[in-house]
Order: sequence, then C-alpha cells, then structure tokens
Amino acid sequence: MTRDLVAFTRWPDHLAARYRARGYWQGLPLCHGAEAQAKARPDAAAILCGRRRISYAQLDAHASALAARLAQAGFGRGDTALVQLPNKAEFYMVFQALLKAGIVPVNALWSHRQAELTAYAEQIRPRLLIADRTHPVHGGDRFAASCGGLALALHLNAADPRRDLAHWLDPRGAPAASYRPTPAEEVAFFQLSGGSTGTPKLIPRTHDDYAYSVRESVRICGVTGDTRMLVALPAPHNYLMSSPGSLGVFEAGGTVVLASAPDPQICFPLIAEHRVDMVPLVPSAVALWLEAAGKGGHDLASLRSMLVGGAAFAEATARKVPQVFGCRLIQVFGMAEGLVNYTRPEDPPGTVFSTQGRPISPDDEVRVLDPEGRPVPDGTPGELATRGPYTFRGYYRAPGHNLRAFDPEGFYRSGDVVVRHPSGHLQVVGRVKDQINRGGEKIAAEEIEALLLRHPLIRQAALVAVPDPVLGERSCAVIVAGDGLRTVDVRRHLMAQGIAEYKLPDRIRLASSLPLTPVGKTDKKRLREELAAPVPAP
Ligand code: J2J
Repeated sequence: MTRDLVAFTRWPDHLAARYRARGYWQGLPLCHGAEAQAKARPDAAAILCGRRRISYAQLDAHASALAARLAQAGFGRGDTALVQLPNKAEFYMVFQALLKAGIVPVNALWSHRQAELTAYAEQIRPRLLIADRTHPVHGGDRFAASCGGLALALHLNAADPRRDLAHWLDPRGAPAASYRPTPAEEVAFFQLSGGSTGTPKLIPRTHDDYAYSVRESVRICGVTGDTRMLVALPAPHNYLMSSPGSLGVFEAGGTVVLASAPDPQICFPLIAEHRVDMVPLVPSAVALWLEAAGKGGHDLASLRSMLVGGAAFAEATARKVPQVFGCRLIQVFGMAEGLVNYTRPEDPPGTVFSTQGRPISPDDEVRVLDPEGRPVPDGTPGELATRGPYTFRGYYRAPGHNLRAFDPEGFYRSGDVVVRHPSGHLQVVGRVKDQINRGGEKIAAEEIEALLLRHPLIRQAALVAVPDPVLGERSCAVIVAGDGLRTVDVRRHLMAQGIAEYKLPDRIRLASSLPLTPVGKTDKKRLREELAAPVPAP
C-alpha cells in the first residue's frame, strides 16, 4: 500500500487552525455533496448522459456498489487508482465510489496517452486501474502489465465480465462490505498540473480544501438545484470539476448534462433539449460558439451564465457574450494548484469584460512580484504568488521542484503575470513559466523538449508558443539536428512515444542553431519574436 499518501506537504498549523475557525474547512469528505442530495432529493436528475438520466439516488447506489465491491476485494485507505474515462456518467460514479472508499485517484484526461499515463503511474503506483477498452492505450493489457504493483484493472466496454466496470457498479448483488473516506484533512485525489517541467506533476488536493473552493464557487456563480450545467470540456479538468463544475452542481443538487466535446454542433442541440442554463467554456470554444450562434437556427434561450476561463480572453470577444447569447458572462481565472478568481454579479460591466475576476476567499493571499521577488504596486504587471485555504503546499514527491515553485513563506509562484487593480481584480497579461497554452490545454515545453532529444539525430530542441487566431497559441518546435532529419520523422518520433495529440508541435522548424541568452540558455523570447514576425516578402 502507498502509505506515504499522508506525507504530502500540509499547511502550517496556525493557518490550518485559522481556516477551520473561519468555517472554510468543515471536515466533510468530497463525496458528501452528492450523498446529501441522494437523501434530500433522490429522484432529482444528477446526470444526463446520452439517453440516460441518472438520479441522485442512482448515482449514489452505483457509487456505493463499486465502493463495497472494492472494499470486499481488499481496497481502501492508502491505495491509489489511475482512472481514465471519457465524459460519461461512469466517470462521476467512479469518482464518488473512490472517495467513499478512501482510494485516492488520479483522473487522467481522455486525450492522455502512454507517456502521460506512465508518468502518473510511476508517481502514485496504483493498485487499481479503471479505464475504457475503446481508448487506444487500453485496448490491450500492455499498459496494465507495465504498472508494477497493479492488483486490479476494471474496464468500460470489457469483454471479460469479471473485469467489467458496469458489473462492479451494479447495485444488484453488491456486498455489505464497509468502507469509508480518508479523513477530510488528507488527500482526496490528485489533480493534474498543466506543468512547466519535464514530468507531469501531481497536485494533492484534500477534501477540506477542495470542498471549500467548490462551496464558494457555487455561491459566487449562483448554482442552485435548478441549474443544468453543460460539461463539454474534459470532465476531470479542475475547471469542470470545481469551478463550480460537476462537484458544484452536485453540492447544489442541480444537473450535469454531458457532452463529448465543446463543438457547437454537439452542444447546441443539447442546450435546447435539456434547457441548459450554465456552461463553462474556454475562449477558443467561445469563438466557435459565437460564429455558430451568429448563423441562427438554434434555441439557446435557456442559457443564463457562460463561464469563460483557462486561457487569455480578449475583451472584444468578452463583450459579445451577453449580446449574442443573451446571458451573463463570468470570467474565471483558476489553476489546478488552487487559487480561483471570478468576476462577480455586482461587478460593473467594464470589470467583467476586462478582468479575470478576484479571488474566492478573503483569506486568499495574493502577491504580485517583480523578477527579484519584491511586491509591485497595483496597476503594475508582476508574477502572481499566492497561498490560501485551497491552494496546495507542494507537488507530490517533487521536493526539488517545490523549492522553486514556492517561496519560503509557502506562497506558490504561479508563473502567471498579472496586473492587480485596487478592487483586487486581476488581469492576466502574460506568463513567465515555460508553458504553451493551446486553447486552454497546457503544454510544458520541457516535457516535449526532453522527448525530442531522445531522437538520435536531434541535438537541440526548443518548444515555443506562436500566436494563433483560434487557439490563442499554438506550439512550434525549433530543432537543431544532424543531416537527414525530416519534419515527418519528428512527428513520428513523438507519436511513437505516445503523447497526447494536443502536445504534438503544430509547427516544426529545422534550424542551424538556437539563439542564446547572455548566460547561454536558449533565448525563447527571441525565438518567439522571430516566429511571430511576418515572413518578409522575397
Ligand atoms: C488567462 N489565463 C488563464 C484566464 C487559467 C478554473 C478555470 C481555469 C482553470 C485552469 C482552472 C485563465 N485567463 N481566465 O483550474 O479551476 C491559465 C493560467 C493558469 C493556468 C492554469 C479552474 N484561467 N489560465 O485553466 O491548471 O496560466 O487550470 O496558471 O489547467 O491556466 O491551468 P489549469
């Protein structure tokens, strides 16, 4: 058993005491919201997924059945699970079940492949794998066999009935085994970091801290028992889980309407059919929605709030949201590491359109710092550093990286460049971390560069962002290589290592050298400028 799960970096006692005294941390497990609804309004719809309507009673019955079977099979506190499921009701049933049984999951994104899954598995050493046979990595058992210490693999669409997730979720014939969640101050699950390092990092999130961010998000965004939220972005992403996300909907007793992708052709009919009133989107999806809505022919009248976050959102586009969709815009600037900011209903329209909101909690401590780590005055750009009641205190098993990611007072250096207004509202104006934000999907440059350098002909590699009208940014790999390397070889090489498709470079440039800074590091700023410059006419 992975006993060191309890040994994650915690908040110092005096802060933990304050967060409890102020009622932020309530000592309740994350599965509590949906469980309470199963008692209070058992027949209300929790999830609409394709033709299926899953009530709160059913959600809880499925989750309890899986928790009991896992407990009977010897799983419980101290165990970890690697989960990779698509945007289907089973994702929520499984998450609730694992929380109930005190099994700590990593919920991988559907787009993740061998490389990401292996990195997660190496860090948490799962005893349990829950995946879908239709996913390219899980069609066979090679990946499961590569996870040392795995005791059980369950699958959606399984051929073997004993390993069939649907069977394990079936309330009929479930054993009367007992199980319980991990204590609320301990890790409930690991969230995924967008990352800026060579290996994808994991973020320990406790029941207490996560539940607080969810509860407050519900209040700020006005989620109620009548809310019907469309989840069209990846369900395990922190945004869709907690800002206010599915957990927010379950907390309030509303309904999650699932979609497989944020495309208007998929989402608009669902909005009309299910009278969806709230939708969280990334800016690149908003652009597609605006275009499609402009063509008319869709009934989007039920929409009341659109949340937009995850990547830079142009003010001109923000202004179109209420005009075109007739709904309220809520800007959200969040991170899987913790801090989440929202614009508020009482904010003047100019603030809603031009800022990314202000922090959830009065105890979110925000510092805006110059490159030497000194605070800058409001109105001046600087790096955002933060600590608070739901901002983590350290990546899992990454002591060296944590030394750089946190300052001595425990403030997390976000790598985002922001401007703070006197009202506390933040505007995201840039980034100092080595990351590409491709329509909200984060790519750690170092991770891809390390994979590129595994190719025998590649001597140097740099992955940088280039501006893109649709996604905001795309990636470009600039490569210095020996004779004979073609760009198709580079793509093949990366694909052979099994990385998520969104991480494949959109452009590949072969170069004879890379520009260097005075200290001899790759000068990415210069590379970005060169790549963004219009190609001179011949
Ligand atoms: C500019 N950049 C933004 C915004 C996030 C809610 C919403 C989003 C995320 C998320 C999340 C931005 N404008 N409005 O977890 O709970 C960039 C920043 C940030 C990084 C975090 C949530 N909103 N960003 O996007 O962990 O660079 O979380 O540090 O994926 O996205 O990425 P991630």
